Amino acid sequence: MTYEKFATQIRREALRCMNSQGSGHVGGSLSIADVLAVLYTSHMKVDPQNPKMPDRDQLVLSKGHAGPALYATLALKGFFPMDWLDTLNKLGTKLPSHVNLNLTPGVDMTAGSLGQGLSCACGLALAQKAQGLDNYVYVITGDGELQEGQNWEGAMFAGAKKLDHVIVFVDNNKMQIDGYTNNVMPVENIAKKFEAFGFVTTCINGHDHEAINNAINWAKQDTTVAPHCIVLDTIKGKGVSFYEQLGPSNHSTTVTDEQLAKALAELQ
Ligand SMILES: Cc1ncc(C[n+]2csc(CCOP(=O)(O)OP(=O)(O)O)c2C)c(N)n1
Ligand SMILES: [Mg+2]
Repeated sequence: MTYEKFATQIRREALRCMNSQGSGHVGGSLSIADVLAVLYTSHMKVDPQNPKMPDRDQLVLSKGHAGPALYATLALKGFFPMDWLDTLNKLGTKLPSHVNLNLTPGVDMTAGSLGQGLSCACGLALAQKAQGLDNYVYVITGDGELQEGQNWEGAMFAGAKKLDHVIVFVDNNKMQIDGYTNNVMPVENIAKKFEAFGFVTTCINGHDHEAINNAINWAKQDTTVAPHCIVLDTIKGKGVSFYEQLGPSNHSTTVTDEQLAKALAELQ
Protein backbone atom coordinates (compact mmCIF):
# COMPACT_ATOMS: atom_id res chain seq x y z
CA MET A 1 0.00 0.00 0.00
CA THR A 2 1.30 3.49 -0.80
CA TYR A 3 1.97 5.89 2.05
CA GLU A 4 -0.79 8.10 0.69
CA LYS A 5 -3.36 5.34 0.77
CA PHE A 6 -2.30 4.11 4.20
CA ALA A 7 -2.43 7.64 5.66
CA THR A 8 -5.93 8.11 4.24
CA GLN A 9 -6.99 4.77 5.74
CA ILE A 10 -5.59 5.81 9.11
CA ARG A 11 -7.56 9.08 9.00
CA ARG A 12 -10.74 7.28 7.98
CA GLU A 13 -10.48 4.61 10.66
CA ALA A 14 -9.43 7.09 13.37
CA LEU A 15 -12.53 9.15 12.63
CA ARG A 16 -14.74 6.06 12.62
CA CYS A 17 -13.20 5.15 15.97
CA MET A 18 -14.00 8.58 17.46
CA ASN A 19 -17.46 8.48 15.91
CA SER A 20 -18.13 5.40 18.04
CA GLN A 21 -18.17 7.70 21.10
CA GLY A 22 -19.42 10.74 19.21
CA SER A 23 -16.30 12.83 19.81
CA GLY A 24 -12.56 12.69 20.37
CA HIS A 25 -9.18 14.31 19.89
CA VAL A 26 -9.71 14.90 16.20
CA GLY A 27 -7.15 17.57 15.37
CA GLY A 28 -4.12 15.95 16.94
CA SER A 29 -5.05 12.50 15.61
CA LEU A 30 -5.33 13.71 12.03
CA SER A 31 -2.06 15.66 12.19
CA ILE A 32 0.04 12.53 12.89
CA ALA A 33 -1.51 10.15 10.33
CA ASP A 34 1.29 10.74 7.84
CA VAL A 35 4.19 10.06 10.19
CA LEU A 36 2.40 6.92 11.44
CA ALA A 37 1.85 5.74 7.86
CA VAL A 38 5.55 6.07 7.03
CA LEU A 39 6.76 4.61 10.33
CA TYR A 40 4.53 1.52 10.12
CA THR A 41 5.11 0.96 6.40
CA SER A 42 8.87 1.32 6.23
CA HIS A 43 10.48 1.51 9.64
CA MET A 44 8.84 -0.05 12.68
CA LYS A 45 10.37 -3.48 13.23
CA VAL A 46 7.31 -5.08 14.81
CA ASP A 47 5.34 -8.32 14.58
CA PRO A 48 1.55 -7.95 14.92
CA GLN A 49 1.42 -11.63 15.96
CA ASN A 50 4.01 -11.04 18.67
CA PRO A 51 3.53 -7.47 19.90
CA LYS A 52 5.93 -7.89 22.84
CA MET A 53 8.79 -9.23 20.69
CA PRO A 54 11.87 -8.29 22.74
CA ASP A 55 13.91 -6.84 19.88
CA ARG A 56 11.10 -4.78 18.37
CA ASP A 57 11.21 -1.09 17.66
CA GLN A 58 9.03 0.82 20.08
CA LEU A 59 6.82 3.86 19.66
CA VAL A 60 6.03 6.15 22.55
CA LEU A 61 2.99 8.23 21.63
CA SER A 62 3.75 10.86 24.21
CA LYS A 63 0.77 12.96 23.09
CA GLY A 64 -1.33 10.05 24.28
CA HIS A 65 -4.64 11.78 23.59
CA ALA A 66 -4.08 11.00 19.89
CA GLY A 67 -4.74 7.32 20.66
CA PRO A 68 -7.34 6.91 17.87
CA ALA A 69 -4.71 7.54 15.19
CA LEU A 70 -2.42 4.88 16.65
CA TYR A 71 -5.32 2.45 17.14
CA ALA A 72 -6.35 2.87 13.51
CA THR A 73 -2.74 2.21 12.44
CA LEU A 74 -2.36 -0.86 14.64
CA ALA A 75 -5.72 -2.32 13.58
CA LEU A 76 -4.86 -1.81 9.90
CA LYS A 77 -1.53 -3.57 10.51
CA GLY A 78 -3.35 -6.52 12.06
CA PHE A 79 -2.44 -6.12 15.74
CA PHE A 80 -6.11 -6.54 16.68
CA PRO A 81 -9.50 -6.83 14.93
CA MET A 82 -10.86 -3.74 13.18
CA ASP A 83 -14.09 -3.90 15.19
CA TRP A 84 -12.20 -2.97 18.34
CA LEU A 85 -12.19 0.54 16.85
CA ASP A 86 -15.92 0.74 17.63
CA THR A 87 -15.24 0.49 21.35
CA LEU A 88 -13.28 3.71 22.01
CA ASN A 89 -13.45 4.55 25.70
CA LYS A 90 -16.41 2.24 26.34
CA LEU A 91 -16.62 0.26 29.57
CA GLY A 92 -14.27 -2.73 29.36
CA THR A 93 -12.62 -1.51 26.15
CA LYS A 94 -9.05 -2.25 25.19
CA LEU A 95 -8.90 1.15 23.48
CA PRO A 96 -9.04 3.95 26.04
CA SER A 97 -8.99 7.47 24.64
CA HIS A 98 -5.43 7.89 25.96
CA VAL A 99 -2.97 5.09 25.17
CA ASN A 100 -2.31 2.37 27.75
CA LEU A 101 0.40 -0.26 27.30
CA ASN A 102 -1.40 -2.71 29.58
CA LEU A 103 -4.54 -2.78 27.46
CA THR A 104 -3.68 -2.54 23.78
CA PRO A 105 -1.47 -4.88 21.71
CA GLY A 106 1.17 -2.78 19.95
CA VAL A 107 1.06 0.13 22.39
CA ASP A 108 4.50 0.37 23.96
CA MET A 109 3.97 3.10 26.55
CA THR A 110 1.10 4.53 28.55
CA ALA A 111 0.63 8.27 28.03
CA GLY A 112 -1.90 11.04 28.44
CA SER A 113 -0.31 13.02 31.20
CA LEU A 114 1.72 15.15 28.83
CA GLY A 115 5.47 15.58 29.02
CA GLN A 116 6.52 12.12 30.15
CA GLY A 117 7.08 10.23 26.91
CA LEU A 118 10.63 11.30 26.16
CA SER A 119 11.74 10.32 29.66
CA CYS A 120 10.06 6.92 29.21
CA ALA A 121 11.79 6.52 25.84
CA CYS A 122 15.14 7.24 27.47
CA GLY A 123 14.52 4.38 29.88
CA LEU A 124 13.47 2.03 27.09
CA ALA A 125 16.50 2.96 24.98
CA LEU A 126 18.90 2.59 27.88
CA ALA A 127 17.47 -0.84 28.69
CA GLN A 128 17.82 -1.94 25.07
CA LYS A 129 21.41 -0.74 24.96
CA ALA A 130 22.15 -2.66 28.15
CA GLN A 131 20.83 -5.81 26.46
CA GLY A 132 22.93 -5.23 23.35
CA LEU A 133 19.87 -4.60 21.18
CA ASP A 134 20.09 -2.08 18.38
CA ASN A 135 16.41 -1.39 17.76
CA TYR A 136 14.91 2.11 17.74
CA VAL A 137 12.66 3.98 20.13
CA TYR A 138 10.50 6.58 18.39
CA VAL A 139 8.66 9.30 20.27
CA ILE A 140 5.84 11.51 19.03
CA THR A 141 5.34 14.63 21.11
CA GLY A 142 3.13 17.66 20.54
CA ASP A 143 4.25 21.27 20.28
CA GLY A 144 1.98 22.26 23.16
CA GLU A 145 3.29 19.31 25.09
CA LEU A 146 6.77 20.83 24.92
CA GLN A 147 5.56 23.41 27.42
CA GLU A 148 5.92 20.65 30.02
CA GLY A 149 9.31 20.94 31.74
CA GLN A 150 9.90 17.19 31.98
CA ASN A 151 10.53 17.07 28.22
CA TRP A 152 13.68 19.08 28.70
CA GLU A 153 14.89 16.88 31.52
CA GLY A 154 14.39 13.93 29.17
CA ALA A 155 16.16 15.77 26.37
CA MET A 156 19.10 16.55 28.65
CA PHE A 157 19.35 12.89 29.64
CA ALA A 158 19.08 11.60 26.05
CA GLY A 159 21.78 14.03 24.95
CA ALA A 160 24.08 13.31 27.89
CA LYS A 161 23.78 9.53 27.47
CA LYS A 162 24.08 9.84 23.68
CA LEU A 163 20.97 7.73 23.10
CA ASP A 164 21.48 7.46 19.36
CA HIS A 165 18.57 5.06 18.91
CA VAL A 166 16.05 7.60 20.15
CA ILE A 167 14.27 9.51 17.38
CA VAL A 168 11.84 12.19 18.51
CA PHE A 169 9.15 13.64 16.27
CA VAL A 170 7.57 16.93 17.26
CA ASP A 171 4.08 17.25 15.78
CA ASN A 172 4.35 21.01 15.37
CA ASN A 173 0.75 21.84 14.49
CA LYS A 174 1.05 25.19 16.30
CA MET A 175 -2.04 24.58 18.43
CA GLN A 176 -2.74 23.05 21.80
CA ILE A 177 -5.88 22.61 23.92
CA ASP A 178 -6.43 26.26 24.86
CA GLY A 179 -5.67 27.87 21.51
CA TYR A 180 -2.60 28.69 19.46
CA THR A 181 0.52 27.46 21.20
CA ASN A 182 2.23 30.83 20.67
CA ASN A 183 -0.58 32.62 22.50
CA VAL A 184 -0.52 30.23 25.45
CA MET A 185 3.27 30.12 25.79
CA PRO A 186 5.61 30.16 22.79
CA VAL A 187 7.84 27.12 22.33
CA GLU A 188 9.56 28.53 19.27
CA ASN A 189 13.02 27.50 18.01
CA ILE A 190 12.13 23.91 18.81
CA ALA A 191 15.00 22.46 16.79
CA LYS A 192 17.55 24.82 18.39
CA LYS A 193 16.30 23.88 21.84
CA PHE A 194 16.80 20.17 21.15
CA GLU A 195 20.23 20.91 19.64
CA ALA A 196 21.20 22.68 22.84
CA PHE A 197 20.58 19.41 24.67
CA GLY A 198 22.75 17.40 22.27
CA PHE A 199 20.26 16.30 19.61
CA VAL A 200 20.86 16.37 15.88
CA THR A 201 17.77 17.91 14.29
CA THR A 202 15.95 18.57 11.07
CA CYS A 203 12.67 20.31 10.20
CA ILE A 204 10.40 19.00 7.45
CA ASN A 205 6.87 19.13 6.09
CA GLY A 206 5.09 16.63 8.34
CA HIS A 207 2.61 15.69 5.64
CA ASP A 208 5.19 14.92 2.93
CA HIS A 209 5.66 11.16 3.05
CA GLU A 210 8.91 11.07 1.11
CA ALA A 211 10.35 13.83 3.30
CA ILE A 212 9.38 11.89 6.41
CA ASN A 213 10.87 8.67 5.06
CA ASN A 214 14.08 10.44 4.05
CA ALA A 215 14.37 12.12 7.44
CA ILE A 216 14.03 8.82 9.29
CA ASN A 217 16.61 7.19 7.02
CA TRP A 218 18.91 10.16 7.59
CA ALA A 219 18.47 9.91 11.38
CA LYS A 220 19.30 6.20 11.31
CA GLN A 221 22.29 6.54 9.00
CA ASP A 222 23.81 9.66 10.54
CA THR A 223 27.04 8.64 12.23
CA THR A 224 26.80 11.25 15.01
CA VAL A 225 26.36 9.35 18.24
CA ALA A 226 23.40 11.38 19.47
CA PRO A 227 19.63 11.29 19.66
CA HIS A 228 17.78 12.82 16.72
CA CYS A 229 14.77 15.10 16.55
CA ILE A 230 12.59 15.58 13.48
CA VAL A 231 10.33 18.61 13.75
CA LEU A 232 7.22 18.03 11.65
CA ASP A 233 5.52 21.13 10.31
CA THR A 234 1.89 19.97 10.43
CA ILE A 235 -1.70 21.14 10.25
CA LYS A 236 -4.05 20.26 13.07
CA GLY A 237 -7.04 18.41 11.61
CA LYS A 238 -5.12 17.71 8.38
CA GLY A 239 -7.10 16.05 5.61
CA VAL A 240 -10.63 17.12 6.48
CA SER A 241 -11.46 20.67 5.41
CA PHE A 242 -14.07 21.49 8.03
CA TYR A 243 -11.91 20.20 10.87
CA GLU A 244 -8.89 22.14 9.58
CA GLN A 245 -11.07 25.27 9.43
CA LEU A 246 -12.14 24.87 13.05
CA GLY A 247 -8.62 25.82 14.13
CA PRO A 248 -7.78 25.18 17.79
CA SER A 249 -11.41 24.19 18.47
CA ASN A 250 -10.67 20.93 16.63
CA HIS A 251 -8.59 19.75 19.59
CA SER A 252 -11.43 17.75 21.11
CA THR A 253 -14.61 17.90 19.13
CA THR A 254 -17.61 15.99 17.86
CA VAL A 255 -17.59 13.32 15.19
CA THR A 256 -21.29 12.92 14.50
CA ASP A 257 -22.62 10.50 11.89
CA GLU A 258 -23.12 13.45 9.56
CA GLN A 259 -19.60 14.79 10.12
CA LEU A 260 -18.17 11.32 9.60
CA ALA A 261 -19.98 10.93 6.29
CA LYS A 262 -18.71 14.34 5.11
CA ALA A 263 -15.15 13.54 6.23
CA LEU A 264 -15.11 10.11 4.59
CA ALA A 265 -16.30 11.70 1.35
CA GLU A 266 -13.17 13.91 1.43
CA LEU A 267 -10.82 11.12 2.47
CA GLN A 268 -10.76 9.07 -0.70
C1 LIG B 1 0.26 17.16 32.22
C2 LIG B 1 -0.93 17.51 31.40
N1 LIG B 1 -1.40 18.77 31.43
C3 LIG B 1 -2.48 19.11 30.71
C4 LIG B 1 -3.12 18.18 29.95
C5 LIG B 1 -4.36 18.56 29.17
N2 LIG B 1 -4.11 18.58 27.75
C6 LIG B 1 -4.52 17.58 26.95
S1 LIG B 1 -4.08 17.79 25.35
C7 LIG B 1 -3.38 19.28 25.70
C8 LIG B 1 -2.74 20.12 24.61
C9 LIG B 1 -1.59 19.45 23.98
O1 LIG B 1 -1.14 20.17 22.89
P1 LIG B 1 -0.22 19.47 21.85
O2 LIG B 1 0.86 18.76 22.55
O3 LIG B 1 0.22 20.51 20.88
O4 LIG B 1 -1.17 18.39 21.22
P2 LIG B 1 -1.87 18.36 19.78
O5 LIG B 1 -1.94 19.74 19.26
O6 LIG B 1 -1.01 17.51 18.94
O7 LIG B 1 -3.22 17.74 20.02
C10 LIG B 1 -3.47 19.58 27.05
C11 LIG B 1 -2.93 20.80 27.66
C12 LIG B 1 -2.62 16.86 29.95
N3 LIG B 1 -3.17 15.88 29.24
N4 LIG B 1 -1.50 16.56 30.67
MG1 LIG C 1 -0.20 20.91 18.97
